[in-house]
Amino acid sequence: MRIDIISIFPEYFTPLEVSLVGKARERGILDIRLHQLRDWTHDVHKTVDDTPYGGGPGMVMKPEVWGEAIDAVIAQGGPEGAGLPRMIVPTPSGRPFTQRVALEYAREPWLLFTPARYEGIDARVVDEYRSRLRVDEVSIGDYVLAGGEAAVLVIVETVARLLPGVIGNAQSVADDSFAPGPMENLLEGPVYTKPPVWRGHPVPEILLSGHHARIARWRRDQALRRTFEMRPDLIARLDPESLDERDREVLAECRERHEAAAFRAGPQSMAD
Ligand code: 6GU
Repeated sequence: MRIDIISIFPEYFTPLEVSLVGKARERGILDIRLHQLRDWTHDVHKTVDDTPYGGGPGMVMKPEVWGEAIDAVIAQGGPEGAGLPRMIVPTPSGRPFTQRVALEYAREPWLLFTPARYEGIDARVVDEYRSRLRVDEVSIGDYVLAGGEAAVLVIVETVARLLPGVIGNAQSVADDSFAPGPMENLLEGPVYTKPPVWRGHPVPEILLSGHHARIARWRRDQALRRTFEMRPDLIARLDPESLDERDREVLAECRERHEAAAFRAGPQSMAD
């Protein structure tokens, strides 16, 4: 996979030289190319921003410099037979980036990221490239970053670990909390390693039993309980068809304990 990133802070991306992503690059699975946006300015100050039309706080990134930069990167051409890149514009006002979206990106031969600083990029840039490329405006969560660079790191790492050959164990990708499949919309439960007792805390006995089927069932119970506790919104989204009898039993227990706790907290809290 080829990834181009255009930013006024290419040095922000040194973490992509490390660990899993760094290894994928060394092994030629990932070809990441960084570009300094200011290389496409023409004034001595290398200006990339200007005041917003209509007034308001902050600055807006100028369309001309982004246009020249994106055209130049596209003109370099991507991998053999890739055609044009899919353009990803990180913005807090974009569609949510999810594991599903990451799986989609992992099937693309060429991605182009355009992280912005300030209040964002003049909206005509997205309008222009929408007519030429597939353009996604994506957000990584309901909070506001100082710029899109950190979001690009998040997206690239999420996508990179899905590429064939990047993770040794394909099962660990299949078991991901948000991956389509049996664990879809379930958080992973606790994990343990040696020693069997640490500071008086034993590892749950079942994990030492060697009963693979019972261990799998125990792990699923833990996943259901943890999801109920941490992400009730995900429980509400579970497909009833994906739940077996034991799943329903575990969730019923969670609800009973939850109701009992709410009752003890007083009738005001009984609404949820
Ligand atoms: Cl993609 N960019 C910025 N600046 N803030 C964000 C974001 C992106 N996603 C969540 N917050």
